[in-house]
Amino acid sequence: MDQKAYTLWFTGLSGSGKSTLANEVEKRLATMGKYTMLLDGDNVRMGLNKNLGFKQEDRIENIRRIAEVSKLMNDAGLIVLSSFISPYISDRENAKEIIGDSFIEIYVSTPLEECERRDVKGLYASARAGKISNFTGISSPYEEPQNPDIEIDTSKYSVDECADFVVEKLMEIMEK
Ligand code: GGZ
Repeated sequence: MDQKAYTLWFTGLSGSGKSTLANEVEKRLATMGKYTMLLDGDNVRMGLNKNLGFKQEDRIENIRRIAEVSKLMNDAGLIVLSSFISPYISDRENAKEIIGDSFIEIYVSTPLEECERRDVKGLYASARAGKISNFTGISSPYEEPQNPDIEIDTSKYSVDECADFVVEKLMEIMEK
């Protein structure tokens, strides 16, 4: 396998479009002949991290384990797309430390109002009603990246446009 490994770390609010975008970017990388692995809440919180909830200490451990797994997969030569809210700057810094130079931070900066308007799973409504505690953006903080490698607001463009933009930026970074 002749490719340099990277971890593309997608961070942003619930409903910001992280996983949709990561999926589209993965498809484009596959078309380019790249070997990839996508990690998100659906495949990690159901298995490896199913003992973790959403208190700060659990989120810290969630991100730490995901960073370690991403690193192992990078070592195997894969491009990893990790899509998690990862709301704390210190946790993302820790992930970067674990993963090293191959870490690329992608901030999906869709505003809270838009995420709440989409409310795909009705979680924001439940959080507003006090039925879910520690909900990011409502009753738990999201610390914005100060200097992400790539930033994209999915409320402004189509999914295809967002994915094309991210891949174009990635190619610039990877070719450096
Ligand atoms: C945030 C929550 C919560 C709380 C359940 N806060 O939109 P989703 O549903 O599919 O994605 C969210 C997912 C967040 O898991 P992460 O592992 O990405 O979070 S973190 O990085 O902060 O550890 C949401 C759902 O889980 N969810 N309860 N209280 N999101």
